[in-house]
Amino acid sequence: MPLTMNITFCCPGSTAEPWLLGLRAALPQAQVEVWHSGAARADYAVVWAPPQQFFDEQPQLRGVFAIGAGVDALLKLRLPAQARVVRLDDAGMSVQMAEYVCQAVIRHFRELDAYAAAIAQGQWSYRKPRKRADFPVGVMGLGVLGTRVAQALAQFEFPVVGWSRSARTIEGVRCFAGAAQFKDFLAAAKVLVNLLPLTPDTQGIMCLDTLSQLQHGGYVVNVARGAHLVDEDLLALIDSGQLAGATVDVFRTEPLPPEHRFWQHPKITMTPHTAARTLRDESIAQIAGKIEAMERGEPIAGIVDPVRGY
Ligand code: NDP
Ligand code: OXD
Repeated sequence: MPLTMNITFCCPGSTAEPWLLGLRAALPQAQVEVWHSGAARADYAVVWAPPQQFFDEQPQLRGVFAIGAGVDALLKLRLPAQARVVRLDDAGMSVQMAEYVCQAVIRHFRELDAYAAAIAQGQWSYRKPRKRADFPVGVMGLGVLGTRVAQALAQFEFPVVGWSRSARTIEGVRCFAGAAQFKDFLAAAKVLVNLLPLTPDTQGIMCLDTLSQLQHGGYVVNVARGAHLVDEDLLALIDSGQLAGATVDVFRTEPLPPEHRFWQHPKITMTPHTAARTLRDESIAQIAGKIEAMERGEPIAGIVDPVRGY
């Protein structure tokens, strides 16, 4: 590795020091510094939500490593033409996403909120067990996270269907692909889990038309991006009884504005964009390994296709 290799860190809102220490320990020959306007030009960047000015001042970058899986916000910026954009490739996220989605689906299926409410009222009462076969789960997006989620749900013996752009084969999951099979996928699902990337093709994909095609009494779990969901359409379908409710981790505006109806809605469970957190040590190890591989001229996983948008 050349002694001159520079890495610039630009993650406004994150505490930089532990990242710098970790990256320096993993790549002892590299200079790793926090970016500031006028900073020295670097070979690689580690970023989350950088300003456009960052790229305008660093046009020579060879690799831009996002410390997240979704790169929708990054791809809205003007990026150096030759730079490879690389997303986190699991790095400890898929197990978190699987546990989050399984708990949301199981909490709904087992009516655990209704039990909690009864217990809070001092009532010791039982509800009729529901049939797993009546709760087929559809996972939109069968990439790094969606595949792990679909497999975990199948382990709990839910019928699982999945949908992706290109055809996939996953044991225990009935897979559908492409726009032509989207209607069949929706009709086969009662619970809809969203793990798509946000692209022009997927923006607003969960709307009145598509959510109405789920089996009656359906349930929505949105863990990908807020802009996939048309909030008012979800609320209308829940309020009309067509959908039973939703678990929502991601929002069009984060933090969710206090006046938003989701806050008070009894059938919506919310968390503050925490389904799968970036784990610093795992991420540093992955990014350092990929920088070393790039330096050796080897291929790496997780390169984003800017035309495809993910
Ligand atoms: P991947 O890029 O690995 O997978 C994306 C999947 O979506 C692929 O299966 C892809 O199809 C499919 N897809 C993309 N476009 C379309 C389309 N137009 N029609 C049908 N299928 C499509 O992403 P990850 O699994 O790593 O992450 C998914 C998203 O999860 C991220 O983009 C991010 O927004 C979100 N996320 C949320 C977190 C949270 O805490 N809430 C944390 C981390 C990520 P194909 O297989 O054919 O390429
Ligand atoms: C991500 C996220 O994309 O945290 O990694 O949402």
